[in-house]
Amino acid sequence: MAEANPESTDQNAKMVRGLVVRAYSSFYYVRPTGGDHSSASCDDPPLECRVRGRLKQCNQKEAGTERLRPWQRRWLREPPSIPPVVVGDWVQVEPLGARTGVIVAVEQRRSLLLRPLLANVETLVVVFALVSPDPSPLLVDRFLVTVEKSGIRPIVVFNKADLVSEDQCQRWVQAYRAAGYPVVATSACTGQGLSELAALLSGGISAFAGPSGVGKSALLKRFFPGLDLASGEVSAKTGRGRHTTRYAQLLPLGGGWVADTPGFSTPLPVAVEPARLAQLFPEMRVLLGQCRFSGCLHRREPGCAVRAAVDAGKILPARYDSYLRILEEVEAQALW
Ligand SMILES: Nc1nc2c(ncn2[C@@H]2O[C@H](COP(=O)(O)OP(=O)(O)O)[C@@H](O)[C@H]2O)c(=O)[nH]1
Ligand SMILES: [Mg+2]
Ligand SMILES: [Zn+2]
Repeated sequence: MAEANPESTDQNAKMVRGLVVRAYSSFYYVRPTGGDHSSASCDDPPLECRVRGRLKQCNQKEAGTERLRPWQRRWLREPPSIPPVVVGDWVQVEPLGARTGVIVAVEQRRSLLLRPLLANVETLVVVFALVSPDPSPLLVDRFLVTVEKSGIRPIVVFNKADLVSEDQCQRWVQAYRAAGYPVVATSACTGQGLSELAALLSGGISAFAGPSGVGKSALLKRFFPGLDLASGEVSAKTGRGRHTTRYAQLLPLGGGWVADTPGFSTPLPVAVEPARLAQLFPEMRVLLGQCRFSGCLHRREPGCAVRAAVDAGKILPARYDSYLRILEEVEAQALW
């Protein structure tokens, strides 16, 4: 039934769409969007909002019913449901005054990171150091596969470029570009690569992830010099960071938004059917459908297009080795 009474039309006209940039106890801070509805403006202070008890979900089943799989709960030691509003959500606010309002509806999430709890992350910056700690191809690939699985665009950053030769740096950069990823070599010390990275982040919501000690905090501090960084890093072993802030805060960068706490420092297990794992490797994804057998796992099956590309030098042996290792884990864990 259409609710055509004039009051509800008035209400709709007053409604403000915005982005939740911070959560604190039961308050949510919402940046109203500009007229184009694509970006949230940060010229004005955010609206301090509470959440209406019965929340409307725009195009979403029901509030608070998004459930984690049992292994995710075990792994993250999280309660089984996700709050109806989290940082990164696009919401409808009914303003109550110039500075406050009530969140009355939440738009459907396009992605959800669990630690830090963050909705609608479009880009995850997967940071590794070129040295100290040395990067491990398998660890890099594990991170990238996890990110691909969650439907988030990965950007690979090789940091501490000031500590290695240009040759050594380019070997890593070229390898991952060849695999199909956007790659930037950076130095949080000299500032190398930072404007290139900022340009790649413009637009949506981004967050940083990567092992401890690679320079995630240092990079964030270069972008936001005044930042007092909470160590929101999460170890998958304990499911807890040292000073875990469950909620991240979004900071404006170049027309987009960056989470102020680094995310997971150990990749989560990969929950994917073995036969779908190759879809999470961009350079293999483009060959799928070309193998002789539809259930090809790209090991030793005859007529395998992936294997042929490895033999022809078109797929890097290290990437293929990672694929085989992760395939074994995926088969053993059976989390899909
Ligand atoms: N030489 C050099 N040292 C860096 C760079 N980035 C970070 N570091 C150092 O590496 C250590 C770990 O950095 P941190 O930002 O805490 O890493 P995180 O654990 O990933 O947040 C610190 O001692 C930083 O000063 C860089 O680009 N070059
Ligand atoms: Mg850190
Ligand atoms: Zn194959």
